[in-house]
Amino acid sequence: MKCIAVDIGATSGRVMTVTYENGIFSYREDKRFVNRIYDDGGTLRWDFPLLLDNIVSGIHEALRKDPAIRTVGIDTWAVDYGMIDSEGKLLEDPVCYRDAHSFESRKRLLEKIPFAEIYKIAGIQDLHFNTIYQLYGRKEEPNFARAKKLLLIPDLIAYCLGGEMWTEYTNLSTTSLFDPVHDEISPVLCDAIGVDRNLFPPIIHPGESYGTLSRKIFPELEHDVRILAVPTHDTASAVLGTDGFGEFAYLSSGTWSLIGTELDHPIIDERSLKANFTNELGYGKTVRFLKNTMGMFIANEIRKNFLDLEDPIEVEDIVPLVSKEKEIDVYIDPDDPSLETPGDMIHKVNAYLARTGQEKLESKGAFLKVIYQSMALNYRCALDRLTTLRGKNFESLLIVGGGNQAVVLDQFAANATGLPVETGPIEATVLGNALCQMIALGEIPDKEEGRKHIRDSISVKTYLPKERALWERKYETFRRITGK
Ligand code: LRH
Repeated sequence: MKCIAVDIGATSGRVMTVTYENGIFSYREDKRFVNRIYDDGGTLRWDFPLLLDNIVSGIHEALRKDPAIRTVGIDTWAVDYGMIDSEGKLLEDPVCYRDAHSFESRKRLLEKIPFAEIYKIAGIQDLHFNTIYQLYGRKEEPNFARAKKLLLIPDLIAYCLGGEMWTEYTNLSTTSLFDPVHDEISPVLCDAIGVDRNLFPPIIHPGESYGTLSRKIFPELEHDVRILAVPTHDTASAVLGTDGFGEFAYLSSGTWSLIGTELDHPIIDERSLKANFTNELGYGKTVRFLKNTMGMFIANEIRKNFLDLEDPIEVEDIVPLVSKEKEIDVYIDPDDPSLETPGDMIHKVNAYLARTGQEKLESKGAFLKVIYQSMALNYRCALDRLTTLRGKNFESLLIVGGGNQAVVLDQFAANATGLPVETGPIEATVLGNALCQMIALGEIPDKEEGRKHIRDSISVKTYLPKERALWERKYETFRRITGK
């Protein structure tokens, strides 16, 4: 059986055809493209027409090769949304979560309602770009007054492809407007920001249908192709596609690094609030209890910066560059807000180091080493907190997603955490997306069996911890410098 998985991350998007046959998953890439952000007079926006164009041509391509396909599932990054007017048109390109305006609107909202009140209801980590803060900042804008519906990005794509408006459950939870205990969009939180909760269309769950691909866009179709709701939050699909060894924690590694564990019920209490852990909702009403930390973004930006200076870092240079670098006791906090925006990363990292009284960096190897070791130690911090909060030790850390190809970081993660690190599927998100479709199509009975098949379909690599004493000392210094 085959299906189409559309998976869009903050940096790039892809349309894949996934085949499930004899207990094995395989995939073919039909299209891969850059997801463009642009500056619209001081506001960062997604180039939505370009994104949609790429998705449509990717689906055409997939259907051309496999006309018998009957379903497509869409997942993207979380929190962002588009506004639809009374004529069903998208009012403007969606604002990107990296837009800095939400720092200000977060501050204003938290003066009105303390974060603890929001967390008590939604259980979502405090990140300036959460939809609740974005909406609070934008609701006075003229276009907002014209909006008849708000659609989260995957819901918006599904609407553009099929014409029906729904709000998918897993992604809805990332808005910080959803109350997982009462299983509803919170009237209290919507009142607090002054936004009508009916602006969100009715809720749809993974496995249900958004309708079918429009024949206007896909005139070549000879039969209906259903747009299936999958866990449309990419992290939710990635975690659905993830199966580790023993009591494992997962790390979904892409632009962001999401580190956590799957639970049956949310943990929303004083301790999880203090540790700023999130309770996002997953497939089958599971909970992704995790910490959102900065991922490959900083290293990618450093590479872009060196490329601009005509001194590129090729992928195959990374291991030799880092290995030949001397031991270096310098750290950044990957979650520092000054490192969150695109552009000029060499300067931003050095400014952080100057601010924290550390030596500046010059060589490409030194930048990469400092970034990777700081990320690994940041994982350790999140894992330590997670272990305390759930009251049980982990036996391994499973890294899934494209970021697990950074082998230096995989080894550093083992060294920093003291746990064996396994690398799972690079395309965990695509496979999770497809697994949901296969269950809905009756090809696989449940997620447990599907996860086993995914694990059987890939080769897993293991990294054992090394240089433990050195990394314990590093951890102490990292915590002192970052205050974590
Ligand atoms: C990862 C992700 C993450 C969100 C961020 C905005 O792609 O969906 O889970 O916090 O993007």
